[in-house]
Amino acid sequence: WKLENGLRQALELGELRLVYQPQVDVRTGLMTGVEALLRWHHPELGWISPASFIPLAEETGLIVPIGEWVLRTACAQAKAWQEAGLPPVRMAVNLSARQFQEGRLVETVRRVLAETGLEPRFLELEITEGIMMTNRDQAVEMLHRLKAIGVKIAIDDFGTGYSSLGYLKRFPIDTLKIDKSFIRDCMDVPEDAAIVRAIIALARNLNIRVVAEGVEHRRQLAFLFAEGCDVIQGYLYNPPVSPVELEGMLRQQGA
Ligand code: G
Ligand code: G
Ligand code: MN
Ligand code: NA
Repeated sequence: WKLENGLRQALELGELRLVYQPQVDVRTGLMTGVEALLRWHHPELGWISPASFIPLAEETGLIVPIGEWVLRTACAQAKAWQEAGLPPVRMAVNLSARQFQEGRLVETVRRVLAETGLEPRFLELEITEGIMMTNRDQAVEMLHRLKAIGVKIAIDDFGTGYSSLGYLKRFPIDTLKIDKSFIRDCMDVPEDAAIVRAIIALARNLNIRVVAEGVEHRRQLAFLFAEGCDVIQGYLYNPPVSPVELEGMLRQQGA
């Protein structure tokens, strides 16, 4: 009701923002990518997490225009940083189920890249296993069409969906993101450690990049490094930050 009307206006009123969380190469310590994360500043309720409004946006279909805004804003930002002479980083953008199923996604991605001038290889689209499992044949075709544009594909929250591993063979995937629930307890729960180890080994053997999410402690980092994880994302390095803060970090890295 109220939230729905608010969300409808949020775009026009400029209440949506993106924050950016660094993805850091474990070996070099350099930021190689960032994930764009959506925030809504509601005039009365203050900051609202996407976890609470994305489901509403999905139900109402508002996710389609909102998702397009996210994509355009993130791509324009990545391009602006490059034009400012900062070290180029890959920009990861989350897609929701509805956007993925909606027929115009490929056209939208193509158009946004053309309009912003960002090279396709700098854009990574994050989708969940659930999205791919609902309609596999359509998903395979969709991913191949996206790959043909030249963008990267990441599987988000990997390990939490009900998928068979067979799809890793059929789908053109560049990156697996290990779900943060496995990272959280990987130093205390042997089963979680085993799962993390197995996912890293699987990704490496399939030549897929692997990103560990939700890394908060040095000990987790040491474990992930020893197991051969390429990239980490988490509060240990950085929470999501504003565009200005992220720019400062890139500037430091380029210096
Ligand atoms: O950003 P956290 O910090 O709160 O994100 C909460 C949830 O919202 C996560 O599952 C994340 O994937 C999702 N999310 C964040 N930004 C976006 C977005 O731009 N689009 C979609 N579809 N989901 C997003
Ligand atoms: O679902 P997805 O992976 O897209 O969303 C990433 C979510 O993880 C966001 O809500 C982001 O704010 C959160 N996040 C990022 N780093 C950490 C971390 O180190 N610990 C925890 N608990 N959450 C994190
Ligand atoms: Mn994500
Ligand atoms: Na995730």
